[in-house]
Amino acid sequence: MRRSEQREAPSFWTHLTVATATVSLAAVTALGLGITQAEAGSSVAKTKASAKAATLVPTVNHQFPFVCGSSWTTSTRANHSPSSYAVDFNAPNDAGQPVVASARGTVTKADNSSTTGYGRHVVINHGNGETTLYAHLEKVFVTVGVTVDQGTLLGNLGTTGNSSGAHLHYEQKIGSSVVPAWFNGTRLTYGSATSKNCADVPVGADLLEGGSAEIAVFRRNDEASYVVRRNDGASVSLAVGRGYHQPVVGDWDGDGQLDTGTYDPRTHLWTLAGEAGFRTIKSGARGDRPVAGDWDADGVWETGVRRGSNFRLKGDTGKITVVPLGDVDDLPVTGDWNGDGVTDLGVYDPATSVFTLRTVVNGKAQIRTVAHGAAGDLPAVGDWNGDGVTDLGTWTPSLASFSQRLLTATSMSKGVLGRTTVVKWGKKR
Ligand SMILES: [Ca+2]
Ligand SMILES: [Ca+2]
Ligand SMILES: [Ca+2]
Ligand SMILES: [Ca+2]
Repeated sequence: MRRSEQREAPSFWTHLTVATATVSLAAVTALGLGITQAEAGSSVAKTKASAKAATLVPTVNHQFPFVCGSSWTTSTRANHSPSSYAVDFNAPNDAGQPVVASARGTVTKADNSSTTGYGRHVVINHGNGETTLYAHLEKVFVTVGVTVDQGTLLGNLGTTGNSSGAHLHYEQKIGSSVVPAWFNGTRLTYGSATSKNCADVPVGADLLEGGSAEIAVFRRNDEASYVVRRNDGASVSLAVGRGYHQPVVGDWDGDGQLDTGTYDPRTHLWTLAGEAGFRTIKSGARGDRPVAGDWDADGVWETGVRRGSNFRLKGDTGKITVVPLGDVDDLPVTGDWNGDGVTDLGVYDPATSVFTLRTVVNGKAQIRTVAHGAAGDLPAVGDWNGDGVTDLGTWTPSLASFSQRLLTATSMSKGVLGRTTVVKWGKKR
């Protein structure tokens, strides 16, 4: 159903001034609106701002805010509020479809209750004063402060707030200005197009034979898969889940080989792939990000989540152990940093490119920080050399390049770190 909203911004002035960008002050006055001089001045200022907005170009490379390969119709109109540069997305049966991040960033607004204006909506800060806004969502699945990657599920498309039918109202902003939308390096031409939001997400895990971790990417196609690099360089594809799910790996069946899995932020269902087939469990809450590890060192991995700045680890009996570590915008990693068989916790701060690794020895927590990677890198850890100690790694999206760094068994206590190896894998963004 092709619909568009009536008017979202509560401010009449925003609506009028943007819609009449080419109308002279005299003409506005002639409408008999009885505006004051101060209001007229404000109107002129906003008209100038709009003219300037037309020339602004985001530095961030956005993709359509929908799963890879889905088809959408884009439109706007002269009186589209708060700017004619806002984009309405529609598709057949679009109500309830997943809405995903058009680029990576930090969630600065996650309104899951509003019934006016933008309704339930999400704002993402991409840095450099650039933001995107996703409005009229049916439900919001993220929480404020978290770092989201390109393609991360934000909510379901809906018609909440000041909207007359299901659609996504989307804005790219620079500072306070809504600017013309750019996708995949090209300024949007309104009409029909297919989403190229097909980002690879880096993963490290021993998914294949051999006893050491492979590098892999979770490929966010509609039907998602892990694309694993075999040690001879060949590619092995393991299909599981959907493109808007979150990847999570672990040894679900305890056979010593890691297995693939996904977490659906909409339903909190985990799909765990093992030798015997797929198994699903339900665990988690809104905004949770999945993690896994062998918390009790019995060989079978358990699940957990990162919620805010805490890890919540689920034991075999269902008991939850809460471990605070790092900040809300850090990305969670798990691994056995000291090789004692117990999976440890860690976080990677994408702003500073620093891993914070936590181990527990004789009941006492120890923290170690390791700088690795560059701004914009994503973490991917694994036991690259198969010695039982999980090593560090990051992936640079613009190069599709893994940087692997060995962590030796004594690293946690003596500060010894091994060499760095660079391997290209996955698709560049
Ligand atoms: Ca297994
Ligand atoms: Ca276990
Ligand atoms: Ca350990
Ligand atoms: Ca290792």
